[in-house]
Amino acid sequence: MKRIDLNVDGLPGPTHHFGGLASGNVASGLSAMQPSSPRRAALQAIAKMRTLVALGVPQALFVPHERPHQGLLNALDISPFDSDHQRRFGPWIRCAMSSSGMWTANAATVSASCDTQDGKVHLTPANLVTNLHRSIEAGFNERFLRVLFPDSDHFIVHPPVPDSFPDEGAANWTRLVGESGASYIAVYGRTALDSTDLPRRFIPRQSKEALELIIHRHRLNPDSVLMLKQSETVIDAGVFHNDVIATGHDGLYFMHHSAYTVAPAVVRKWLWTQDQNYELIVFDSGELSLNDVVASYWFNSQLVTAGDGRRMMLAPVQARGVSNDAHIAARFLAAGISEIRWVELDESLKNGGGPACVRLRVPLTPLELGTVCASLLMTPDTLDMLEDWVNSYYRDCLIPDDLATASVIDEGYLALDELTRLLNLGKIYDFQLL
Ligand code: SUG
Repeated sequence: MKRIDLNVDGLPGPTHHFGGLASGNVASGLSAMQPSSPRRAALQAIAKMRTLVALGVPQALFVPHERPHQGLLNALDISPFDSDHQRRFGPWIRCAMSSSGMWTANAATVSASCDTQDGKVHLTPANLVTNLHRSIEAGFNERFLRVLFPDSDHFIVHPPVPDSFPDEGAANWTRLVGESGASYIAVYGRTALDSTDLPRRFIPRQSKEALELIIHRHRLNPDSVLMLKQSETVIDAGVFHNDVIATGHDGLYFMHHSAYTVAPAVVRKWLWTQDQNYELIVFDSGELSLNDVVASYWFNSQLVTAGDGRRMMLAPVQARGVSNDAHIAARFLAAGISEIRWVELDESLKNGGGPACVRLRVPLTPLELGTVCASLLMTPDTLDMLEDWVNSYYRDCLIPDDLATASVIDEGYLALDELTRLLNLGKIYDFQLL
């Protein structure tokens, strides 16, 4: 049976800021310590969800994580209010306050029930161990996925894979759908048990072993998964996740020719052994340079099928300013995309998160969709309510030095407490259980 993609979007939290925390992510480095607007970030995320709801795409919400992450502060033995700690451990405090849970493409890896041997939807929260500020997301992600998908007859939420196997979730997986079933392209940057072949500048985030373990525990057919290694050059150019340099939808796979250690012809050949109708669309450096791949985030556009069956692409407005934009847009359109809609997400993009980063795709049957936590499914009314809530509780401007103040932290607790009330979620945050 054909699946419908549920898009689960993350919402930037009240402490959204530019901490300069993500090594290997060019935008995060460039924006470091600039003022941010948590309110604008959240309103932009809501506007994108509104566009999708209007297109008839099922849309769910992933609520913000609570910050600070008390467990991290305890482990580091620091207090955000201690001026000596602020001076010595500013980056650690920013990690504990990060709103990086908004990038839900990294929250988990998902396998559809028609692809798994036991017929259940499998989800593995990513351990995100490569970056301190992201490693603290896994615990709440696992808890919240159980809130969102409470029906254990249909969903299995696994624990994250062991920390020795770094894992960054769905951002490195693409599910393609053919005549006789689905195929996956899964991408890694390194082998955890082998430290040769490393890029020079940046640490690759995804390990091959994490992919192998997920294939095993999700009961996927290993023959339906192509594992590809990212080329060292692209990691060093700032391609920290595969969804910055490739994307796919239905039977279409779009990639930059430099993405992997193997040539596009190898990918094409494998795709055709899976299904003759799969199409590979390759962009070469002449039309789109590697620097422009990273500057434009073209490949991080969100591809969806609208309620009327049309294939839509939600592209970041920034891509329009990068050279050759009309040609690149035309190539996507010629390959079977019906329309490009431009979305403004600059608050997220300044931290390296485009339209596809802020959503987790979960392919479901109508029956499975019917078991999803109803109050987290977005309607125009819920989105209005969220907008009012953001306007009442979120600051319009935040500088990283403000993070360590009691008022910012208290405002965050008040906001999240109210959110759980508005959405009838009960007590899901640690601060509510104290
Ligand atoms: O992990 N940025 C995130 C962006 C994640 C984008 N996700 C996908 N490509 N799917 C990251 O690098 C920056 C936070 C800061 O610097 O404050 C950050 O974590």
